[in-house]
Amino acid sequence: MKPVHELARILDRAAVEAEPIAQLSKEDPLTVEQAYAVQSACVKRRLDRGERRAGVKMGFTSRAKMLQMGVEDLIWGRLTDALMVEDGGEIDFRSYIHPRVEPELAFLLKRPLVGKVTMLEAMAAVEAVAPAMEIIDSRYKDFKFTLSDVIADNTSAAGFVTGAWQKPDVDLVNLGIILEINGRPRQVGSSAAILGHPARSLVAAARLSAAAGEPLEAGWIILAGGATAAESLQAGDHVRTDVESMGAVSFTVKG
Ligand code: OOG
Ligand code: MG
Repeated sequence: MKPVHELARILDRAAVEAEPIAQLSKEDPLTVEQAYAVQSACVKRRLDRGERRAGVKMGFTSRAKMLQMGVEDLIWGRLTDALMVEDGGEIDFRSYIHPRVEPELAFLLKRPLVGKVTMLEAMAAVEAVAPAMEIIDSRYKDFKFTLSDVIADNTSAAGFVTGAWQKPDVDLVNLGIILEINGRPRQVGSSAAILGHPARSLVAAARLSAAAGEPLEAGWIILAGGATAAESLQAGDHVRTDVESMGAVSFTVKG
């Protein structure tokens, strides 16, 4: 196996240059543990360039996402401030390889959340919740990967946008979610698709981050995971997600 820092450099460069690479697993089958080490090193390169840690994203928390990508395990990735897109803002198609979008919910923490916690404890640490979208962009050709490949690639993280933050007293268990592109509904789902309740995703984030020695911090944003399958983005697209009782969040793809 190539050294971890070398694999991290290859993935980081693919992201910066928006040039796809072959799956690492073709030459270097990694264990899940090694893949998280590559992810950590890859994100460290971003932090060394001045980006700041902004939180955690959960992946494959819904059946729809697992089925679409053929991967069955819960995964997590690291968010930095450079990945944030303003609500109503623009992204540049040319900065990505083959971007996709998926509707999500976001949590903003008011205090640290560490290790094994209940759903109630998790929600008690939440300052606010918001409708959100994640932009994913696998650095691998054809958006194809193994579990370890996608973990090493920071779980395809490429951007996220959050709508208006609201008090966490909204009942999150079964909120209708619609993802529209250019005014047409493309995905329809429910927050219940996220592990039966999105707070379960936050519970998992607390456990997995603590186990990695990076417990969830106050001020961090946690993305609960796509509630539906992801949709491909094209230059010119106007993308909007509406979450029942929470409102909408949108962005435009230029380029
Ligand atoms: C991996 C990322 C999965 C989610 O919300 O399930 C993810 C991918 O689908 O490329 O972000
Ligand atoms: Mg996601």
